[in-house]
Formats: sequence, structure tokens, C-alpha cells
Amino acid sequence: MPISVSFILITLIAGGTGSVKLARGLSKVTEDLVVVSNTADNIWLHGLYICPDIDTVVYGLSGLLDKSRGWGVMNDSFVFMEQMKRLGQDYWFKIGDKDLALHVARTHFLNEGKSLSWVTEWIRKKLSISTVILPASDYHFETRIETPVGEMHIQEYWVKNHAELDILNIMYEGIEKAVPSPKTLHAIRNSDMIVIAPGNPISSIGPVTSIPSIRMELESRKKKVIAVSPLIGNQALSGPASKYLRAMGIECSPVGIASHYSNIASNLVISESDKEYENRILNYGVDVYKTNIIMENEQDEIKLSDYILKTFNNA
Ligand code: FO1
Repeated sequence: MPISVSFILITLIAGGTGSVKLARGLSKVTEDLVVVSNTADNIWLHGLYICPDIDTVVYGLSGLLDKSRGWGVMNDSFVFMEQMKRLGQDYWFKIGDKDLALHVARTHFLNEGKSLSWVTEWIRKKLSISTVILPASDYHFETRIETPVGEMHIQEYWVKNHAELDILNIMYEGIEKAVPSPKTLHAIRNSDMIVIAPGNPISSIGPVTSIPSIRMELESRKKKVIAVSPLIGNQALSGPASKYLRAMGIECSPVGIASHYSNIASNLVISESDKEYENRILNYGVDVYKTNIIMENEQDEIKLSDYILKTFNNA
């Protein structure tokens, strides 16, 4: 049985597919959850502003997510995409017909001058999601990957080129202008716990924690910050984390995760099968907690969330 500790305010720093399971679990064990979502994989396509990580959280928390893909709406159709293909338009990024409605509505409001935070709140209310979802920033900045054949947006690297090209560098272009919304900073400043989801440290979490004012806030509150490892041994729980970590010269193991987060997190939750890394993680001044971090179903999501609440409440 999950415990309910509604007086504890938790901020979850999240990306997309790798993070949504913990967002879902935490939303079931506490009412006071704020999810700060990565925005650096946002992309303009077909005149529409698409926010994949925000939308994965939105669909995950509203029960609409296609869980097998980890993105988009379940039981969606792709008639729009087929027609775009017929018209000779780009069709490498598969926008489902139901998903399309969200991008059209969002872009309409942005064109009217509304902020991304405003639109995200509007979506949340329309889809009856109780958890607050905040974009890391209302200002566009993007993760770009430098490869031997040129530099490209992360979606072009991951989806169009299937992450096959070598990586020379990964940059967050425009991050210096990426001011977080006041609500985001307020949530981090006032949370009893700040949880870093087991998302990709470079492409999902890194853009959020590299925003200068967010980073400063996390550094000053790092005792309250709990990161959940996105790796078991040297294997990523999902997506291309190992490739991105190696490209950035970070050891692909829970020790690499600890070293990468050591300035902003004093606590790391790792798999119980990763005991061997414990002493090396402690050397970075990061406390280690071991449990099952694989979330294959709703019960796993709630169990890990409960574990985090019980372990770090009063810490
Ligand atoms: N991921 C894919 O691998 N292929 C797609 O065609 C694709 C389309 C897509 C459409 C909307 C959306 O919200 C997400 C989508 N994703 C797709 C997922 C997305 O590329 C990544 O999961 C995240 O950007 C990772 O941060």
C-alpha cells in the first residue's frame, strides 16, 4: 500500500520516456508534486511547436500515453503523416492524429503571445491532470549534436538518423537566455525534496539542471536533491544514455552518474544489483541508496516512489 504524505512538496526534474514512470508513481503517492519538464528537445516542425518531453509527461499523467512506444497517444492513427508524405513533406517525426491536436492548440496560443507555461497549464486543466507541470523555461533553447556530417537538433539525431552517427559534442544552444519561469524556481526553492528522474542525464536532465539559476538553486539545496540512476551497471534503463554519456567523457556506470550530479545532488538511488559501485560513489560525497529501480508496471512505479518518500522524508 502506498503511503500518502500530502504535506511534502516534491519537485521532480524530468525528461520524457525515462522519467514519466517515476512521475506517474510519485503522482499516486503525494498530491504535492510539481514536475519540471525538459524543453530542450522542443522542435518546430510543419509550423507547429512540438514539446516531446512535456507531452510525454502530460500523456503519462492523464493516462493517454502509448506505453509501448513511450511517447505519443495510445491507439492513435497517422493519417496526417501519410498525407504529409504524399505532399512531399518531411515525415520522419511521426505525429499521430490525436497528438497533432495538442500541437495545433499549443502553437495557436503561443502565436497569440501566451507563454509556454501558460499553455502547459491550460493543457493540464483540459486533460484533468492534478500534478503541476512546469516547462524548465518559457524561452526556446535546444540540444544540438555535433557529428562528423554536421550539427543537428537532437530530434534529427535521434529520430531521423536513428542515433547512428558518431557524436563529437553535445551543446545546449541558447541556454544562456533560458530563464526558468518564476514558478519553477519557486518550486525548487520550496520543495522538501527535489528528485532527479532516471532520465537521460545529458539530453533530458542536463538541459534543465544547466540553466544557470536552476543550477545555483540546486547547488545550494543539494542535501535535498535525490537522483535516481538511469543506469543499471553500464546499461541504460531506456534510450541512448550510454552513448551520450560516453560522448561527453562521463563513465557509463552509477559512479559516472554520481560524479556528474555530485555538485547538485547529495543522494543517489541505484539498483540493488549495483552494490559494487557503492564505495566509489561515496568518494564523490554522494550518499547511496539501493533498491529496485526498474519500473515495469504500475506497482513498481508506486514502490519506488514510496521508497523515495519513506527514505528521504525528514532527511
Ligand atoms: N520518437 C521516435 O523515436 N520517433 C518518432 O517518430 C517520434 C515522434 C514523436 C512525436 C511526438 C512526441 O511527443 C514524441 C515523439 N517521439 C518520437 C519521442 C521523442 O523523440 C523522444 O522520446 C524525446 O524527445 C526524448 O527526449
